[in-house]
Amino acid sequence: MKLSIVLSTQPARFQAATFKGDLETNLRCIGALGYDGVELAIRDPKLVDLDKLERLTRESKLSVPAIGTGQAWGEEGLSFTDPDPQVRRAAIERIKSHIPGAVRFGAVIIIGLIRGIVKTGVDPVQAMDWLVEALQECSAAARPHGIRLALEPINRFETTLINDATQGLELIKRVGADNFGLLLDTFHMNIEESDIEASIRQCGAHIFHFHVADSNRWYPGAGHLDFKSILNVLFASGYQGYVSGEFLPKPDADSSARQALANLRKIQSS
Ligand code: LER
Ligand code: MN
Repeated sequence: MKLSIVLSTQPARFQAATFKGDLETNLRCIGALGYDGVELAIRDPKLVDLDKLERLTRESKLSVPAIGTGQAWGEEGLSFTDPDPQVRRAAIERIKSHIPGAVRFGAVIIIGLIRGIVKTGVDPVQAMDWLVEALQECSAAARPHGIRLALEPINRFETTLINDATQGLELIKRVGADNFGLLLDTFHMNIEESDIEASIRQCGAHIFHFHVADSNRWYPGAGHLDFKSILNVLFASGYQGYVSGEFLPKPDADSSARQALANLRKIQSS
């Protein structure tokens, strides 16, 4: 099992980016703890020095399996489904601008909250059409570079668009691109899926990335999810990617990252 953890490269309001703050210190810490990779949350690629990031991740022997993009929504309000066409265009261009970084690291590009929510006055059917068109355009731009996009079903308290695996699979059919798949997150699944393991089986080869947090969004082992069962089903479904920790830095980032690693490695060896 290859393990990574989320690190935000810029200040962010999003609470479950486990590591935030000084990049060099955090990357060294994640490497020293024994993680195999780091998932980089990047609001805008213009704000990061890719050469430096590559050097620092290499020094800490960390791969970068995925790039998170949701802060463009959280901090700037960019979304694929905003009624303003200029905002939708900016969101599409922002996702395309992640392609060079994704190529450099061999990372999946995550489509989280940049999909948006259905805003007041917007027809939900129209919002879905905008979403499908945006994803088709971004997938087509990423495909020649061998880059994949993973949309994350996110629970109903954060968005009204694509909350569960079934809706995610329907969206995949509509987008119709083989480099477009899903990111499943156990925190959201615990809220939305009636049977987490069955949903993982249902998604199968469409799972491009995987987030772990326990039922309370603390590190795996701090809540009541059965990670042994969940991970067994995930790997039995043929998943070969990273298991990426995205949980609250509670009681603090270092301790939560250490506990997650210890608990997941224990499950792996049992
Ligand atoms: C991001 O990966 C996520 O899980 C969402 O909760 C972001 O708001
Ligand atoms: Mn997530």
